[in-house]
Amino acid sequence: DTSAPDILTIRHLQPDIVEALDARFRMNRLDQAPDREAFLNEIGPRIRGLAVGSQTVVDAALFERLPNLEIVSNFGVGYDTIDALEAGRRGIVVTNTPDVLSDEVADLALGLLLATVRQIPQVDRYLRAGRWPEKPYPLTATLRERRVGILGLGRIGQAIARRLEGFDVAIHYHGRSRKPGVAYTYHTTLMGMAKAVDVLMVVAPGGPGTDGMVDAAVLAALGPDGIVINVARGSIIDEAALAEALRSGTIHSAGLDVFAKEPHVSPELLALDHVVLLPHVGSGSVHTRRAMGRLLVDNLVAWFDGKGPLTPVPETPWSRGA
Ligand code: 8YV
Repeated sequence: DTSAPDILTIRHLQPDIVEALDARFRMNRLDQAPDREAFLNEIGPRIRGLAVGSQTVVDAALFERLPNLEIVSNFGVGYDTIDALEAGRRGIVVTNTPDVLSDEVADLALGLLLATVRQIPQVDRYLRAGRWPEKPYPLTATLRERRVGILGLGRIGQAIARRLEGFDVAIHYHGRSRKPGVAYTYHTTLMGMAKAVDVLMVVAPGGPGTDGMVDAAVLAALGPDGIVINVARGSIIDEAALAEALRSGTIHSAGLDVFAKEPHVSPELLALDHVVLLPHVGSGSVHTRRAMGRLLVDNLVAWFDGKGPLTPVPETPWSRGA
């Protein structure tokens, strides 16, 4: 179909997305081009939409190659690898996939918290190693009487907080602003919160605003019972400082679904048996990844139907009346 808008994909996207896009658009797949430079030179000027996974860098250099680009549709709620401000300056809309993954990621965050506190993966390994008949597994830490500090009380943070209410723990939060109508204890600084809690749940967006903000001082403030859970972006935590805090007993343990250099995990973290490590699976159920894929596609369809984007990011706002 020569009248269908041209869409570019850069890396592998899940098959249901590619199929849905194929039915509606003219697809250009950089991941299948033998010579990427020649391919981009040839099709770049035709491209009006870009569909990307959340780990793909989309910056001014790429925008230069795509002079007629109108919209970037991102697979994921986080879009820290997309220069959305630059997109906004060029009049390009960026969309993400909020809401459809909040409950899934919150479920995983609670699972990871419980797994870390009660050492569920380690206990499983203990049983499989045939050690149960020898002696019972050593007693673990507890979630009882804990104070949980949520860094970033956005959509996912609030879904986590709702779940935590059922676990009968104190709930604190820190973010740029106090949320109206929220009864949890607000802290104006991360340091202030770290001193007041013994679990730090990281759910903030990645990018320059949060880069390395969980540093050695914050970890020290959590104290020796401290537990760090990260389901957001590895960049938010100074990973070397975290590994050292875990090694030295400055904090008790950590559960991590995200890392600084994915898919590579630092040997310092891998060497620690009391840390639970997951390969970025927060939104990774069939149900939720399908919903994310649908929203990625629906944003492009709505845009090219002239209805405006469904879920634009705040850096590239879009008012329906415009
Ligand atoms: C990824 C995520 O999108 O939504 C996000 O920000 O990090 C994940 O849901 C997923 O790993 C697919 O790339």
